[in-house]
Amino acid sequence: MTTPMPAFPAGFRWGVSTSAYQIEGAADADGRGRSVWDTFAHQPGRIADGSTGDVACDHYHRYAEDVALMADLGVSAYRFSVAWPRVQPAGSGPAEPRGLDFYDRLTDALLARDIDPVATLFHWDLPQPLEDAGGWLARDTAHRFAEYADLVAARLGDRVKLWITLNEPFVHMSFGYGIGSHAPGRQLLFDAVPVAHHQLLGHGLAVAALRARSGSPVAIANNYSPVRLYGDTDADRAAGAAYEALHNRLFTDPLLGLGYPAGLEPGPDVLRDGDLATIAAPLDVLGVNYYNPSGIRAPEEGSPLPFELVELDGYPRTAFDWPVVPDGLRELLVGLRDRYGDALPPIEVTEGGCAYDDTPDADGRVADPERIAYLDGHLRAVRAAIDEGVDVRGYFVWSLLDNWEWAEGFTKRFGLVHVDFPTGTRTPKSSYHWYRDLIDRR
Ligand code: PNW
Repeated sequence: MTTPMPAFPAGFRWGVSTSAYQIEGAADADGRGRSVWDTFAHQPGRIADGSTGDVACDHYHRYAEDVALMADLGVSAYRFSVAWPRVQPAGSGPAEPRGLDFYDRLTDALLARDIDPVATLFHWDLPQPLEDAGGWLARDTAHRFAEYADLVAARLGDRVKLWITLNEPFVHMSFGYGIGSHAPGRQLLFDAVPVAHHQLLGHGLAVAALRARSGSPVAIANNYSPVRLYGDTDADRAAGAAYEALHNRLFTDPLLGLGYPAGLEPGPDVLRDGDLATIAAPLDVLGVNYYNPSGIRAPEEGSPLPFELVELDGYPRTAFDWPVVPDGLRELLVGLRDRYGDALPPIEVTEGGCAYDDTPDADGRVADPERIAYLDGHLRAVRAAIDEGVDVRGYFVWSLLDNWEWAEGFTKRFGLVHVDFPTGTRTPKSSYHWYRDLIDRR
């Protein structure tokens, strides 16, 4: 932070991100249906503090205040997600107009303040009736997703500036269906791999639906975690390669035309003729979510997984205990370019951020110098990747607001703006003022 932040290319997008279930609340408003996260959060023992997203930040009712906070911050884009159960309460059939009305109001409020609306269609809140019919293990869910995408694009396609089909399909597959720490709470380990294929197929079908309704660019937001190898035996290297294939390539290789990584191909009953072409529909932007690298070594004998995750040592840690490794972002961006070359579309970093135990002081101010250091370091890493020739067009801080952090409930605060739960009072943190100054000087 001693040297000034280097310049970014003209038109670089400065954004903030959120997702529907984490901020909206209003679980029963305007005909909204239930999602897998409503079900999961209401089961005892699933969420660290026993909380749910029923109210969350009450953004559904306070969106105008939140848009005003963004306008004051000076961001050029806001990445939000559309709650599928608001648009199709049963997961199929005609749209619930009151659900779409909300995103219509939000979109117009953003445009009125010169903020680009960036809409994610699926940030993990699958309508419960679709889960009851097999969820993402069922091929049919991919077709339902494309129909839902069509309904959203029919309403917002003239105003959304960038579409993101899926958020982090890897985390949804592995946490939701592999180990069960997220909704829908299934523990299938590698039998969850059809979830990857059906999400990717849904993505590809949705790309076609969006293009038919909207001239705006289309992206997907994947999360990536560069591998840091612990140990240098052949077994350690094999473990690193297995983790790399699963976390970093399973979704990106088929999207960019390389097909599935060896050993992770869906079975012949799942992968049908034509699917790979649907999945590899050209993307305008690759969304990259980055939080930290992964330490990997060979697993103990008898482990159900082909790798073991090791805590990275020697780095500062966030309240989530995640290591802070800004150079991992540069390494990741350069690595994507080196692996995919001309097949790689321009990148936007669609999420990056950190949780700390931010509490207001006696004067009501919230000082979060660690978050400022985190963002400063990661933006410099983006700049370094651009210097190495990677085409990066934007950075979205996760998150605008402290919010409901999935299985962690309200115990992890990622916001530039502090939220007092449950009063909902918003207080910009010192990182908010830092980000505003940074954007203002561009
Ligand atoms: C992302 N991991 O999730 C999500 O897109 C956000 O909704 C979430 O609030 C944010 O990151 C912070 O957690 C992730 O363990 C969850 O590697 C877990 C991991 C990465 C991202």
